[in-house]
This record gives sequence, structure tokens and C-alpha cells, in this order.
Amino acid sequence: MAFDIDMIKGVYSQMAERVDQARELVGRPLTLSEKILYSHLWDGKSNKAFTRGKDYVDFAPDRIACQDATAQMALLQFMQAGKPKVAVPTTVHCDHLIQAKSGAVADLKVANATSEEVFNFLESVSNKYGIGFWKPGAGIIHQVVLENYAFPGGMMIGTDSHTVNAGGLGMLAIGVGGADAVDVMAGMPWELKFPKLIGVKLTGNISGWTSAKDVILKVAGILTVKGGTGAIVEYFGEGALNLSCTGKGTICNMGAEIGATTSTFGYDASMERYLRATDRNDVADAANEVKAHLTADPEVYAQPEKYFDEIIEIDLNTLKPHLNGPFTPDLATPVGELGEKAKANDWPLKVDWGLIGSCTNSSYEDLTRAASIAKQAIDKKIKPKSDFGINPGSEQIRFTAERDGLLQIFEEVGATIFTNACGPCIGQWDRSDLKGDEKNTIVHSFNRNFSKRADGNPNTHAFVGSPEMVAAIAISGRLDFDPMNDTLINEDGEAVKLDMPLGIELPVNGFAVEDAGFIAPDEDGSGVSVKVSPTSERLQLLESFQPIENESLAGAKLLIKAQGKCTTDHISMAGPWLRFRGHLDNIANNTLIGAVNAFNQKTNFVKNQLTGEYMGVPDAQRAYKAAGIKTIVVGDHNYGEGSSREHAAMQPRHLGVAAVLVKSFARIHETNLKKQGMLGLTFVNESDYDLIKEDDTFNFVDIASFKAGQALTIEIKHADGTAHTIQVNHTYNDSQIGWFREGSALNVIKKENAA
Ligand code: MIC
Ligand code: SF4
Repeated sequence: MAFDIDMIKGVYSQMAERVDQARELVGRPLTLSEKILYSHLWDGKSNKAFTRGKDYVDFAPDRIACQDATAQMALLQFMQAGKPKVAVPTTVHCDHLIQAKSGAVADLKVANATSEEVFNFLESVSNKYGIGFWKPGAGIIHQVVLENYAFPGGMMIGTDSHTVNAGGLGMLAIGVGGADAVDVMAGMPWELKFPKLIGVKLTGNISGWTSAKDVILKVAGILTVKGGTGAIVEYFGEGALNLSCTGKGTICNMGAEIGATTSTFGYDASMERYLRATDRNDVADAANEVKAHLTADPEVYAQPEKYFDEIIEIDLNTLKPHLNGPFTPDLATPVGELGEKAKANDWPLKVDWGLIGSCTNSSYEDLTRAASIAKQAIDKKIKPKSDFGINPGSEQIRFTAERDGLLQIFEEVGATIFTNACGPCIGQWDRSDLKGDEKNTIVHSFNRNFSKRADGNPNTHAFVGSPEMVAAIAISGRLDFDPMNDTLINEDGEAVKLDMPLGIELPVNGFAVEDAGFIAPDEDGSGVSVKVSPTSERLQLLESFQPIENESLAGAKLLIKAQGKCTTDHISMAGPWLRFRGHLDNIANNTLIGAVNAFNQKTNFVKNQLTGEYMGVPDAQRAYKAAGIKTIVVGDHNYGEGSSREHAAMQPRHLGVAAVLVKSFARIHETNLKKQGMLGLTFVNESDYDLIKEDDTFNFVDIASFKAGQALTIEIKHADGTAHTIQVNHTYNDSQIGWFREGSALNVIKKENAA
């Protein structure tokens, strides 16, 4: 039986009425995305047709998921909200804090010891507030959610950008910062700008070496890392119907890499099969009864150009397998063409590691496809040239894969089976084969490949591909290997070719597991006490942020002008820093250390205007803070791309940064800045970015009259006595301006509770 089946039935019982009403209001057939959005309005029924990309709308998500690295800050905030229990079903998943080193059993033991304090904290807070807890080793949040909680037509939020994975089961699942999750946990509406809609029509059928992963690698190449910003991507067409549910999950998962709000697919037979295989006949039966509302109206897919803001068409019959990278997930290259490109760019052709896993590609089907390639290495006597690492997506997948002999195949080709966790995908990887920061290449089936992400080495060139392509490349040990056309020399000196991969969508003998790793909360958790040691280096209770006063903004200094890509990994690095995710002051010591200073092209080396000295960004910022001087951060396009981690907003806020002024923002990060009571601003004229000099001082001329829909004016004073006055845009609505005025969104909740 499924978790929270009554909640799911409740959603379905209202669906018909709400969808019909919305259709009438909008006056035309509806996309699936619109059906889910309109049936999850906070006020119940809609009374207005919303304008996409413009109207802020209050929604009522059905559930929330948090992972260990973001849950700490989310729950520390929720503890301040003064509520006895979470208002909607919520789960916490321990998956980010487990380092991959020697193998699952040993690594999990080490993680349980080194992060004991944090896991105990999360478990006791979960128990107290009625939150389901998935212990370390249970699996990666998004696979566990897909296996247990996602349901067609539902809406959920999660404190992780890849929450969008649940679109594979026909949900609208959206990644948010912890403060957004706190709103919903506290029983308040969740606000989102009504998204634009991108339709992706899939014609033809996937076959051979091409897989679901290649669909999204191709889409990323077309739309780039910011092409999906503010939009939901809805996939449809004959090709969509023929993809497995977990394959759809892969496609939706990596929608985070194009900045999309989320991605989804209409309910179909593959989803029904997946629900039944994961012991949720009750959900499948309930969904079947409201089937028509769990996909778009037929007119929409017949004439998509009339209903979507943008249409992309991909012919799966001709789609080639891709490898995307290095350093960005949208640099898409068809496999056969990568050799030339690598040579031209001096990317190392030798591949050191092939890593299979992460929330995007660690399903049972993924493992079978990759194993079918690994098995050929054994049968055809080819000795793999690269090292192999595997992270199964959940204990259920791992247990079943072991029973079915899949893990044994990987072990036979020398793979290390790591814990069911994020591992190398988030820099939790003790990589022992490199001595220093040597230039090298790895291939993986993950979703992100930003600089330093997997192993902390800026010279590791990481390429993203399907699990089976990763397996083939790892066996060959070469980036320019094309398994569709090239041969390999085996141990007998013969030239052999790899046959195309064969996958098994769902385990023939069903899924099995002994201990899935779930701990249900107490019915009444009021007696549970949550302890945070005042001397802990891992956890720190939060203090409310003080509002940024208008007057304090006079004479703000430039902290850093970041150049080029500045993702949340650059603003608040993961890997070794994950250990401080529950301690704001300690993690603040990594603030912006990965951002490139536009004035000297160095990282973590900025001018402290108070002394003229160059120093690390956190040190300079702490000096400004000590002097009571506010600062601003200037950035390029798509600032804050990537993760949902609100640390990227809370740390600068904690250290006294008042404003972030950029060419454009990634959605989640922009919201995170607003929630924490900061100013997130964009240049009206992008070229004004060039006006900003290293010694600049800023005055917020009209901040006293900060209003929705009205640009602000900033005076930039240069050290040589000259000055410029520029206009900056913002997207704050009235209530968001309230967060700024009160110091944070949480301060607003606290005030309302106290009243
Ligand atoms: C990621 O993939 O970058 C993460 C780590 O899962 C993040 C969340 C985090 O920073 O904790 C995400 O994608 O939101
Ligand atoms: Fe974990 Fe990587 Fe997925 Fe983020 S992208 S949730 S780090 S597996």
C-alpha cells in the first residue's frame, strides 16, 4: 500500500471539478501542467485565468521532501516557526553526507560515525514534527520519492533542485529553498510565478544505444543552461509513451540543468506499470479513475503550437547518444564526434573513471542496461581500462539488483559498489588515484559536471552520458570511443565489438528489500526533545536576521564582481563543506570562494577596500561586517544556477552582503535571496556590468520607495571621483518587499504567529 493514500485520493476527488472550472475560465483546452497548477490553488477554485510568466500565484502542494544537506537549515528555520507538526506529509532523506571511498559497507559505517550528530538531529526533529525519516543508506531522495511517494497529477516541493525527477510519474515536482518548504510545513501557501510552458514533442522511438538520457542531453544542448528558466517543460507524443517511467524521471531530473521550473509527462501505461511494480496498486487504481485529468486535453497535443509558448520536436528515431561536457551540462556532442572536439580543445582522451549512479540514472533499468555492457566485457574478454564506481539509487534497487546478479557483474569488471547515496555526484568522493590537481577525464551518468564538482579538482573534465554509454566508454578507457562503430582489442588480441545495450524495465521477479531504511515518526512527537550543542561545529541554532535598513545601504562597497559562470557550487561549495550545512557561521567561511574575480581572474582573491589588501572573499566580507559596512555582489548571467541550497543566500546575508546585482538569475536562487530579506537585482542595461570597478561604492538612491513593478536607482561612485547612475530591475511583489522590510520571510511568519 502507498504512503498517504488518503491524501492522494483526496486530490483526485477534487480534480474533475477543479479542472473543468479552470478550463471554463481559461476558455480553451488545457495542458497537463495547467491542470495540475489550477487544481492545486491555495484558494481551491480559481476565479481568474493567470498570465504565464507574470502573475504570482499561491499554491497548496501535496507533499514535501528534504535531503540531509538542505534539511538541516530548513528544519532549523521550521523550529523557529512555532508549529507543533508539519502541515503536509513531509520526508527527510539522508543521502548527501555519505562519502564514497572503499565500498558501501565500510563507507556507510564511516558516515554514520562522522555525521552521527547531524543524523541524530534530523531523526529527532523528524520524529518531533511528524516527518518520515529515511536513514543513511536508504537511498537517494529522488529515487526514493519516485518509488514511494510520487503520484500522477500531484504537486510537491522539495529542498533540492532535482525534486523535478518526480515528473517521471506525472507530477509537478519543484525544487525550492528551505524557506519555501518552511512556509508549506507551517501550513501557509507556497508562492510561484505562474510558469510559461514549453512543449517537447517526441516522435519515433528510442532504440539501440540511444536512451532516455540522450533526450535530455539533446534538449540541454538546444535550450542551454538558462533556456528553461521560468518554464515548465511538458513532454508528449508517441515517443513519450514508449519511454519507461524511470526513463521519464531521468529526462525530468535533468530539466534542472536547463533551469526549468519543472518537467512532466502525462499519465500512461509505463507509469501504471511502475506504480504496480512498486507496490502501489491503490494509487494506480485511483489514477485510472481520473485518467483524463492526468494528461493534457487531446486538442493540446494535436495542435501544441496553439497552447505552449515554445515547441521543440525531437525525432527519437534519429536521436544519437550524446556526451555533454566538460564543465557544463549543456555542451552536447554526439558520441562519434567527441574525439575531434576533444583533440581541438585539448581535453584528455584517456578516461580514468566511469561512474554510474546519482538521482538521475540509478534505477533498476539503468543498472540492467549498464550491466548488459559490463557483461560483454567479461564474455568477450575485454579488460576494462577505467575504474568503475556504482551508486544504486535506493536500498530496494540495490537489494533487487544483488538478488538478480547485476551487482556481481559490475564487481567482476572491478567496479566498486558505493552506498545508495549521492557520493561522487556531490563531491563526496575520496578519490585516491590522483596525486594533485592533474588534468584528467571522467565520464558519469550524473546530471551536473561543474568545475570541481565530483572530486574538487578544477582540472577534472567530467562528461555526462547514459549509464550504458558510461560503461562502454569506461571499458574502452577512451573519450573518443564510439561503441556503435569502433572495435576493441580483447585479451586474445581479437578485435571485438560491443553489442547494443539491453535493459529490463522492471524486475521480472518483482522488487524486493529487507530493510528499506524508513522510520515513521511518533504519532505524538510533542515530548521529543531536540538538542543542539552550543559548542557543536556542525549545528547552530539560528538567530533572526535584522532588517537591512535603508540608511545602512549608503556607501555600500563592492565585495566581488564575479565573472562568467557563478553557480551555487561557486557561491557555497559542496564536497568537504557539506559538513557545515547546519552551522551558518562555519559554512559562511566558503562564501563565494569559487567565484572568479572579474578584475584578476582569480578565485577567492578580492580587494578589501578598507585596507587595499587582497584576501579571500569571506575574510574581506568579515572585515566589512566588523566595520559595519554593507556590501554588494555583482554577477553575470544565470547567477545562482544549479542547486536549491539556500546557504548560497543565507551565508552572504549572515556576513552582511545587502544586495546581489546581476545580468540574470536562476529561479530558485533569486527566490532564496528574497526569502532571506536581501536585494536580488538585475541590470536594466546589461552593459552597465562593465561600468563596475574594483574600488566602487554604491548608493541606493530611492530604496525608501521600493515598490513592486518599479525599477530602482543606484549611484555608483568610482575611486577617481567620477560617478554613474544606473537603473536596476527587480521582481519583488508587495509581500516579498515585506520580507525585505522585516528582515526575512521567516520573520514575517514569526510575527504573524505572535499576533
Ligand atoms: C546538487 O545536486 O547540487 C544538490 C547537492 O543535490 C543540491 C542540493 C544541495 O545543495 O544540498 C540541489 O541540487 O539542490
Ligand atoms: Fe544527490 Fe547528485 Fe542528485 Fe544532487 S544531483 S540529489 S547530489 S545524486
